[in-house]
Amino acid sequence: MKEMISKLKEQFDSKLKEVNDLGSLEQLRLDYMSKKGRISELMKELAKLPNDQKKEAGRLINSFKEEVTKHFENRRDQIIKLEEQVLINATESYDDSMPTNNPCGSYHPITLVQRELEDIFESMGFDVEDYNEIVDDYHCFEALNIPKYHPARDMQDTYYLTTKNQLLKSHTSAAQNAILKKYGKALREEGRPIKAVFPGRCFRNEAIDACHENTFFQMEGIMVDKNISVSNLIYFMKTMLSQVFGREVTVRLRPGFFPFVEPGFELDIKCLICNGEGCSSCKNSGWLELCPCGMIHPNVLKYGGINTEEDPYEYTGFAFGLGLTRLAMMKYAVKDIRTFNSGDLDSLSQFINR
Ligand code: FA5
Repeated sequence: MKEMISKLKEQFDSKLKEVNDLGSLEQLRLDYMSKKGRISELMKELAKLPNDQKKEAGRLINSFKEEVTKHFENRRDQIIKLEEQVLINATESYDDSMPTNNPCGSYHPITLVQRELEDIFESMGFDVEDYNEIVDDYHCFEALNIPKYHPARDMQDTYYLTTKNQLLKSHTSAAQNAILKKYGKALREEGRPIKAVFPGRCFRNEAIDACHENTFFQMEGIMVDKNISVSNLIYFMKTMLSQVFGREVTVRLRPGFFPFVEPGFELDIKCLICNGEGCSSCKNSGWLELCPCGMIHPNVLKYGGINTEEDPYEYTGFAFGLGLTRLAMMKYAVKDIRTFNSGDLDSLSQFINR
């Protein structure tokens, strides 16, 4: 038994050295620690030994098992640290103390993220739409199933113009009604699904801090056709986020309330820094909240001229509202949202060559 264990230990040590990612490490762990693994095989051999040798052999197997477990944990920590380092090196970060040497201006980081997302959605067959910053009460709220005096309005207090009924849009959802009307005819007459994204500047009467601005960007997206379901929503969100971050991302949906979707969700991604283990970036939860979304409410489809009173579920669709400014913060590791509107060229001109 002693010989068997020392041979196995030698093999284990050399295999562990070759492992460089969490997937292969898990495979190795299963080879040794699972029910059908090497250590279970040792236990079967133990049963065959004469009684007077069992105690000593059992002790040896247990201490081998403890040693293997410890080595796995250490290697796991090492690999996570290495992966974090790779991610940090790959993250396009900026240095706010760097003096500018750019005489001819540069794209704003939000413009860069917006264009990247537009390219991704265009490659998936979405149209990119532009929409007004000044809208009326109907488009910002009522067409979205938020009647006058509805408490959901409190979450989106904005700036009202003295001109009757006009305001600065508090979310890109304000364009939904116009987009549904624009593409509805082609959907109903030619069967062409509505697939559109519409990025835009939004305004809210907010208490400003490191992650809340009174002026920020969102990107809205909708897809409407027959038989559109939550699975379509998850597929598009997962594909888009994997492309933005350049790696496969895991997403989860939690219930979320917005009067214009039913059911409504908050979409989280598994933290890319710690791979879901929990770290300071994800407040130790392993998940990051990124994008509210849901299935478009039948009333919104009706107000947009898509469905009739008689058949409110003929067409279905999903909608999402991505926080573009927050996404740019994560992508470029910008810690304070106020940097984006600061007009500070030392910070903002660093993105010229990206
Ligand atoms: C909305 O604005 C909904 N219109 C989103 C939506 C669309 C839901 C379609 C369902 C279907 P919310 O208020 O949570 O939801 O804002 C969406 C995102 O905008 C937030 O996750 C956040 O990333 C960003 N955001 C909101 N307020 C601010 C702010 N003050 N500063 C910066 N980003 C903000």
